Amino acid sequence: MLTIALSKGRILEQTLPLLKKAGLEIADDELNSRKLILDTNLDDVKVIIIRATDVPVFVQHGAADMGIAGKDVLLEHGANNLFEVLDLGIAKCKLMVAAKSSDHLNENTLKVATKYVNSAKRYFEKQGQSCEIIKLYGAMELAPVVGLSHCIVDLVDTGNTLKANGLIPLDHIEDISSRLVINSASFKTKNTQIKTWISAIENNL
Ligand code: PRT
Ligand code: MG
Repeated sequence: MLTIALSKGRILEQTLPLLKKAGLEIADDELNSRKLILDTNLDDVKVIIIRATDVPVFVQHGAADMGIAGKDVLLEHGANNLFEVLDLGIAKCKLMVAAKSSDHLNENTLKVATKYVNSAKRYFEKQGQSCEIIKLYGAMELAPVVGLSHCIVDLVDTGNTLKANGLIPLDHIEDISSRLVINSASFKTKNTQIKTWISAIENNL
């Protein structure tokens, strides 16, 4: 049995067609059910659909053999016990620093609102910029507007969300897309099966 962990939300929409091309299908009534473990068209493959940030956790602990998660989530989580084997090129965006203007980055200690605490810390450390990270779980764009922070670190796609809140993208931290990850123990014990799936997905990208 092979268990695949998928991120619900925007990544899922782009993942399902990709898996279908590789030969794995989940029926609509399974997807629309309240079940957490979904059957597929194949007897030896099950799928779990969980929050994006939980995917590396399930894969790391071997509760799922494979998973699909955003690079943003993987960078934040760290890569213990899992291999990132494929860039799927879906759910693309950029991790960026944004503020009301570049003047707002001229601070001795920069106040940064973000849910990407580790990535933000790493980035500003590399820049030699001292910073204070304010952890938020959503609506990052609000922080500079109400004076909670000087800037934010968040994902940017079209830039419309920043624009709507009077913010501009300033520094580019990382290009983000979704990645296929494999539990390191599963990669050994289920090597043939997993390699077949990696090739099937890769050949249909
Ligand atoms: O809902 P839940 O808390 O479970 O998780 P979530 O809201 O993080 O999940 P979801 O479904 O939004 O998917 C998140 C994943 O999609 C991320 O981990 C990324 O890998 C990927 N992704 C790709 C994005 C975006 N593009 C994106 N634009 N995730 C979020 N955004 C948000 C961004 O945070 C900002 O608020 O969209 C807004 C910016 O979009 P633009 O187009 O206005 O620039
Ligand atoms: Mg969401």
